[in-house]
Amino acid sequence: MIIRSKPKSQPVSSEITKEADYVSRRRFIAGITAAGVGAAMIPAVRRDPESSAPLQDEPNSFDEITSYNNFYEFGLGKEDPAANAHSMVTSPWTVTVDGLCSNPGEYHLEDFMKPSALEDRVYRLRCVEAWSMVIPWQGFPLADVVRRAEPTGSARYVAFETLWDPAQMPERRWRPRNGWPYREGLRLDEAQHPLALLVTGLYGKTLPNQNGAPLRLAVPWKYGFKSIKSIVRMTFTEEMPATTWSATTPGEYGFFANVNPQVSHPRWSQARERRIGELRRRETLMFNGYADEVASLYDGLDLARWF
Ligand SMILES: Nc1nc2c(c(=O)[nH]1)N[C@H]1C(S)=C(S)[C@@H](COP(=O)(O)O)O[C@H]1N2
Ligand SMILES: [Mo]
Repeated sequence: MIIRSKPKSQPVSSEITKEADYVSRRRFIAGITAAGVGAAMIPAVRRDPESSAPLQDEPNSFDEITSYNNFYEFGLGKEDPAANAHSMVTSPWTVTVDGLCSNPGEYHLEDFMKPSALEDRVYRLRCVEAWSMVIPWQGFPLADVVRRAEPTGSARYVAFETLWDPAQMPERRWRPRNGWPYREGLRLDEAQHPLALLVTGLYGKTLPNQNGAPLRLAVPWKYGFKSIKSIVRMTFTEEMPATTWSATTPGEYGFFANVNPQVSHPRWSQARERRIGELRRRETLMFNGYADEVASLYDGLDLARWF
């Protein structure tokens, strides 16, 4: 695991300055319109008076978010997705909705999104590898899509699949134990939670391919591998769906994958994490800091057993 060990130098280009403007403007607007989803907003940045290092949750730079990625279809290195994902054709894009629902169908991305309004959400992303970022996403609630699909009474989970097209995806050394495509899933109540976001952009720009264009999940209280990229299929199921990482290494990765500083990965502690661009380690927060919003989803669930 490669982690940048030096803090980034001060932004100089007008591009980055524009992004900073964008974030503060959107944060202000979010403060007015998204009051119902408190955790979507991140408190104003406080800086250490000595070192001027951010104390809270300064968003990572556009460059950090788009050059340090996990997207194994395009290679296993953190820089491989940025180098290789441009080969993926993201338009036109079709999303299939099927399984236990009254409104199955194949949708052009534009129709799949309608009539949801795009929202700006600044979320922390905590990878199971113990690094994290803060990302200003743009997207719409997964709950909107679930509602329109009208899951039937027996539906208890939603399964997701990433595009799998070997001609466009160069990774040849690794494959999930249950085969490509990359698969993920959520319990239906998790998918209906207002924090679960279908993402189409970041920093107000169209989502870059390496970040999962044109449509990916952001489930901020779970480890990053739950936030599946480049989604082409959503299937409502009664049984817990098989997912890429829990099928590949079941002793290490569970279906729930809620961020939990008290439950170690078998090969490393999850108590602390490194924010990309920082030297110091931060304490990992229960449910990645979204406990007030999501803890009640797991009342009565043994989180050590259902990791
Ligand atoms: N299809 C697909 N989705 C994926 C992955 C992947 O390899 N393939 N990696 C996951 C992991 S481990 C993380 S941490 C996040 C990283 O998202 P980012 O690169 O946008 O920061 O994407 C997740 N979604
Ligand atoms: Mo990850």
